[in-house]
Amino acid sequence: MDPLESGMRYSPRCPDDWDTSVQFLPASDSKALEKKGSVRKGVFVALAVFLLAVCVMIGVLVWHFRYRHATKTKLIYSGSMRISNQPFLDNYENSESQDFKDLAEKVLQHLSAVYSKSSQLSPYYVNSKVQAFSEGDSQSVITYYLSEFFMPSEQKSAMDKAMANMTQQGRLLRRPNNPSFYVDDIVSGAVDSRMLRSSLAVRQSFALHCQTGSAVTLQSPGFPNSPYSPNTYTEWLLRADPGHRVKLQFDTFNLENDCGKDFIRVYDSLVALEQKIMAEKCGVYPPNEPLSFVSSGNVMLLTLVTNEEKNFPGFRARVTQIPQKIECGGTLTGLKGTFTSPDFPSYYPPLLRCVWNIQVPTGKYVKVQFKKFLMSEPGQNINVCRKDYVQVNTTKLCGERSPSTVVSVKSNKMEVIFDSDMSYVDRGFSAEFQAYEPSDPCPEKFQCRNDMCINPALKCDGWNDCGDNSDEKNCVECGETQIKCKNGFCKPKFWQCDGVDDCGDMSDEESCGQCKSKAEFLCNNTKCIPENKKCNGYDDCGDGSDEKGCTRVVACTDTSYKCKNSQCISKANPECDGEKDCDDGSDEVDCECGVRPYKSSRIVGGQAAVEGEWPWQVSLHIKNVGHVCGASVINNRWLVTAAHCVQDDKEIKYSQPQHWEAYLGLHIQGKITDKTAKRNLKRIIPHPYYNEYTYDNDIALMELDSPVTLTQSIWPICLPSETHEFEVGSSVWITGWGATREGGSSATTLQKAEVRIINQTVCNQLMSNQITSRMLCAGVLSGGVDACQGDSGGPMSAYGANRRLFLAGVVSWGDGCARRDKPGIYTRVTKFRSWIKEKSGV
Ligand SMILES: *[C@@H]1O[C@H](CO)[C@@H](O)[C@H](O)[C@H]1NC(C)=O
Ligand SMILES: *[C@@H]1O[C@H](CO)[C@@H](O)[C@H](O)[C@H]1NC(C)=O
Ligand SMILES: *[C@@H]1O[C@H](CO)[C@@H](O)[C@H](O)[C@H]1NC(C)=O
Ligand SMILES: *[C@@H]1O[C@H](CO)[C@@H](O)[C@H](O)[C@H]1NC(C)=O
Ligand SMILES: [Ca+2]
Ligand SMILES: [Ca+2]
Repeated sequence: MDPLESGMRYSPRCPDDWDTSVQFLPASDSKALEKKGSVRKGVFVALAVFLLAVCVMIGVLVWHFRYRHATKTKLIYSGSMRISNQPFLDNYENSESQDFKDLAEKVLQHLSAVYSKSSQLSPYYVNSKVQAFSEGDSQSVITYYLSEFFMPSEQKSAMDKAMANMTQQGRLLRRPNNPSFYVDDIVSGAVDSRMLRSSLAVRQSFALHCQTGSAVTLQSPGFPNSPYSPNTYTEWLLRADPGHRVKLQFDTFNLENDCGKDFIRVYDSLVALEQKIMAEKCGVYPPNEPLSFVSSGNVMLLTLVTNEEKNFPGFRARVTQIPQKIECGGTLTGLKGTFTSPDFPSYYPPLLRCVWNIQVPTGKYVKVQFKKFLMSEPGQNINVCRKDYVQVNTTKLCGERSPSTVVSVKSNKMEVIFDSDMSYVDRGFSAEFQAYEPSDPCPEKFQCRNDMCINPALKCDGWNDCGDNSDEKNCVECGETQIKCKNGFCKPKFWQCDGVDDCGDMSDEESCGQCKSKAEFLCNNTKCIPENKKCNGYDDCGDGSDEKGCTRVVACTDTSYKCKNSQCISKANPECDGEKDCDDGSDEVDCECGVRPYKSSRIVGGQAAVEGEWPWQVSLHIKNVGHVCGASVINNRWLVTAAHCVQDDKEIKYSQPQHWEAYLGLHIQGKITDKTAKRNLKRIIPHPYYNEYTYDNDIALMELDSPVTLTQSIWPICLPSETHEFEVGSSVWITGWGATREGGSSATTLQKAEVRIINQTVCNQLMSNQITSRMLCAGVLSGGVDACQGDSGGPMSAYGANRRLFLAGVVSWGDGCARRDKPGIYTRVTKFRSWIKEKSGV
């Protein structure tokens, strides 16, 4: 039996496998079925033909494990090669055509002749199968094939070597049985083992050919009505007309977040050829983060592999063809300007080289700053940059680089080269060039060692604004609210004694007292750890002394977690950490909270949030006024906000529910989508002890007039138990549109800022004793601009166990800004846990 043909036994079934919701062409647009140019019309008369080769290559490996003896195993190599002196016939797109079969037969003969010449390969060669043909340059055809070998498993690496040697020595392959049959450009490699899993029960193959001016939609089987099926291998062979490229753009992408299980791969080929892989993706990508690929030639392959468990919604993508010629490179002149890699921030195509010649006025020098730089790929060494790179005169850059990457040259001309190799693509870069005076590279600014220019006020302010710390070195004097580190850095006082080494030499953590605080435990090895880390199940001391003689159920204290059955347990923050700690399991009840659907992204980074990143964020509007405060979703009916948001003033009765409307699932102000829910309020419950002079107890509850449906875009945040500890020095996030009840500028897109929790004692000293135990302080962490992104009433989100987010605080104190020189003040939610429960039942 011919194993490579055995897959065809599925073909009679395959037409039935088509899910009617899987539409490759708009049904109404029958013209799209026809390809322009009459010669080819016959090939594309019907959908069935157009989607040729359904089930091509199916079951290549169904047999793979059928003969799985202890010693022998099957290996599949994929490959492509160029057949020269061979004009492309339209029928080569149709694997049922005689032309296809005739040429395929020649290829197979050639392959077996070639393998028979290698003593390493010939004993194990079983057979091959031609998967497709496509147009090559100057009267040639490219063929894509799969070859099967059956061999002792320990031969695998010798086999890989022999195959690599053979393809490198292309001459070998050019020695044909048939003197008129010439091949070159051979690429071959072993197929990824995850695509050959014996568990892959269903194998489907679709083919489609794009037209200019009309997009074709493809989607994972079942999308959008049902999740994809388990244990499937699906591939799409995508083609464009000669002289064009294939462009694949995902508008929805939602797979299991583990590429070892479910994943897609995009190839710059028509067969799963490792050397021509463009990307492998899994997980979820938000709609505003383009996942879009462009081929180097006129073909592309998309594959989807799913495993036996956890089926996700899948994906939908548009396929179009674009002209081969890509706009990139050129001459840039003037005093400054910007340029990007092709199609940034979509993925650049493989095998592309662009050259920019930058020229600024004579007498000046030129520098370029890369604001975004994403050119990572497996196998890249960022010191040598042999794969994809950018070269600025003699400086080569690759990998991921910080936005402070500046390259300057001492001339008025600069050459920037972008180069991508044949495998793996990334999003590329966006850059700005600027002319400067040789004598004054940074007019009225401070020049960092890396040639960046920053505002001089940012020198010695405790933040690394240059990115290389050069603005914070050799500081003579530190400000009033700063401490002077032993190594010369100035750091904000509020990072003193927070357990994090901010100075870099630990001097901000010295003289904090060797366990002088009674909230610390002295380990047997003289290390000090917070008292609540004792008996938490982890060896925090490092010598196990904090975990000696612990009982899990302990006598109740102020800091121990109380289970529903009134037992207390010693573990810190046991709620919703995925482990049952209470005997009655009450610590893991009501844990449908604090997780978000989208994984955080590299591209957006910065200050703007990714859509769906903060699904508990609410925008509170006053009718006819607009956005006034933020709030957090805690279940499908209740919100938490700040009490100061709901205090009446002369003009508006903020305390009255009928004046408010709440927008849930909102990302951009004014842009209501199907993900947004708008609700009126039924009730507002401010904390009875809210003090409008001191902002003590600045918290309020709001009840919606009708419940919302919880979705990927609207999801509650976890409420921390009364004893939940948010550690000093840990990072938390504040989010909002930057509004204050008093007005002021606000952003249209939801903003985020990372801040760090400040030691309460230190904060109280800095804030002239205005900090009560119901408040929590946090300071801006990252360099750059001040983080004024929190709305009054909005959430401070903190990671707990399992990457779950807890509501650590509510933005309080008027403007809600965390400024560099001043901490931001938040309502400490743990103090109000029982009050929230009492009033809302949540
Ligand atoms: C590679 O191929 C050449 C013949 O072209 C042969 O002489 C050589 O031994 C081969 N090397 C390996 C490692 O197989
Ligand atoms: C940088 O490259 C440009 C173009 O090749 C050249 O004119 C210029 O002199 C180079 N600058 C330096 C400092 O090497
Ligand atoms: C503490 O360390 C000493 C030796 O340094 C050892 O004798 C003693 O048993 C240790 N105590 C505990 C509680 O681990
Ligand atoms: C806060 O800092 C003080 C010293 O300024 C220190 O005694 C105290 O232990 C710190 N608190 C925490 C929770 O780290
Ligand atoms: Ca690459
Ligand atoms: Ca600084």
